[in-house]
Amino acid sequence: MIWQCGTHQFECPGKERRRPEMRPVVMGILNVTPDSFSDGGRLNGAQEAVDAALRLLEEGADIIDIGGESTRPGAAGVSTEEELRRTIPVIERLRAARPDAPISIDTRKAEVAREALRAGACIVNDVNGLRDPKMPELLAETGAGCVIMHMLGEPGTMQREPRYDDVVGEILDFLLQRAKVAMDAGVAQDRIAIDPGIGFGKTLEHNLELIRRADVFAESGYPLLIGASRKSFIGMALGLEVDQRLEATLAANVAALLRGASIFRVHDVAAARRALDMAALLISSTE
Ligand code: HH2
Repeated sequence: MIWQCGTHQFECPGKERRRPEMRPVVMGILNVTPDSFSDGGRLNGAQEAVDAALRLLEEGADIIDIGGESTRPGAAGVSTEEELRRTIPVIERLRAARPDAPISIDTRKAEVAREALRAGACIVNDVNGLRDPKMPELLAETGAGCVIMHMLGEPGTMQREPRYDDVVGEILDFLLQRAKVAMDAGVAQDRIAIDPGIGFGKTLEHNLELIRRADVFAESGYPLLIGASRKSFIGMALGLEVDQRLEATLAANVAALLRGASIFRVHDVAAARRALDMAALLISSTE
């Protein structure tokens, strides 16, 4: 299946088997926030952020995901004005420097998404599953690609005893229902990717189960995105600090790839590119 975002197209396996020419899609994270959990406050000013994005592209990122609001557990929200102030100048400059580079905006707010698309983004990465009532309409009107992610509740409270009777089934139902809302508003099916939202209102066991059962999400036919990079479930599973989680992140991504995931949201692009490309070659050559 093709995931189409503006003039960009990514071929993702969906229900089919991965063919050698289907390269895993690497989404490089560019947080322009003072408080993100692993890289907050690292970038000062739009130019520094653009330089960092250019490095990620050089390292093999297929998409640059720009976020102006931290959604780590317990994070407070930021105003629309502040999110716009952080992200729009970076998108404009990056678009000018690299007119060909796919840019996604990581936001829950339709107003931020609208300005970001105007400034040159072509994908909306919505960790809130298009719950802003204006989001589906905006996506339909602009033809942007979107990532629909599952989050239980709000970042402020989501890690307070999250509970599911059937974590995989409930999250898949939610994602399919939100994809239907998008399509009812006029969004084309080939613009939609889904994401179970690793770490967003989930215990360690829930996160492990979501990656173990990634095939269930991939079989829905929508390209599946996994965002495991440096997350705290790795810390809990192996007793590692944030700066020690690279190898386990690679392992989680490769495990998800083997079960049909196609898009990988990562901080460490060069390493992810190598690990995923090698694993993809091995899958297609053994099937
Ligand atoms: N995770 C984060 C942010 N956005 N988007 C998608 N689609 N999937 C994810 O798993 C995901 C996401 C959180 O990670 P990060 O951006 O590194 O941290 P913070 O939210 O603190 O900025």
